[in-house]
Amino acid sequence: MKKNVLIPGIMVMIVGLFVAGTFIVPAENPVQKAPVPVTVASPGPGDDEATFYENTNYGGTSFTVSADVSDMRNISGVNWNDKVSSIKLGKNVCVKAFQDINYGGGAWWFTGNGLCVRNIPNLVDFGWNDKMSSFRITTKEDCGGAEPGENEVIFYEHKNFQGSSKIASVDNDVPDMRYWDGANWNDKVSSIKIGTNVCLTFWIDINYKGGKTEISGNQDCINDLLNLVNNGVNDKISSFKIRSKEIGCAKQ
Ligand SMILES: [Ca+2]
Ligand SMILES: [Ca+2]
Ligand SMILES: [Ca+2]
Ligand SMILES: [Ca+2]
Repeated sequence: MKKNVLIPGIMVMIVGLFVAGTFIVPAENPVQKAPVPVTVASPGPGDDEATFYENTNYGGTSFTVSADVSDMRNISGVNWNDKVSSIKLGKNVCVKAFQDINYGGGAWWFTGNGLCVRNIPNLVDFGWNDKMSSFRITTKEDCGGAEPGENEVIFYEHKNFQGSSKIASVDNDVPDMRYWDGANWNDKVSSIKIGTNVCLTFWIDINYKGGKTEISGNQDCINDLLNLVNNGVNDKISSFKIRSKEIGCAKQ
């Protein structure tokens, strides 16, 4: 019985390979001009690479690279100037994006998280949609920026992990963020990084009242909430609890 099932399967594979093979005949001697090693239509970046996408949410065409590009008008013959709309960052890299060619104009850093691929689905959020004209790829260490430990959460004043920040750990309950270790963080948080092992529960009113949201870290990765506008809670969080995922999210 099994043989009868297997043989047609293998035949399908062979035919499939043959058909696929007809599409990977190399182009005849293209003139290789660009020195930049580029992988076109890659599934995503390795640890020391970044992948750039034409559209938001990783749509359209893409390229993957591990080296600086001083002029995006020609990346292996393709004009990528002012086109990038989303990025995936390998865990070890920092991308320094520049508005003009030759590393000119305004700049912005996008930093890997040290654990896994960091996704930047929408450069509109950063005011960087269709603006990049050159970039440098350096190491995460070079750019700095804190990441939460497995039992930690980092809150940020502004979206995209900008402005002031504050770290909280498992079992760190803050019923009234107007008075959090002497600082007023009420209705200020705009982005959050959540460590792998925690469940963060927050409320939009003090004393764990009002609308409640539970968000857990990912198994192997930091959970990035880049812009709480997208979660409907920007500048609204007023109290929170953090629990280890093994214990489970905090009850009311
Ligand atoms: Ca675009
Ligand atoms: Ca530009
Ligand atoms: Ca804010
Ligand atoms: Ca509030």
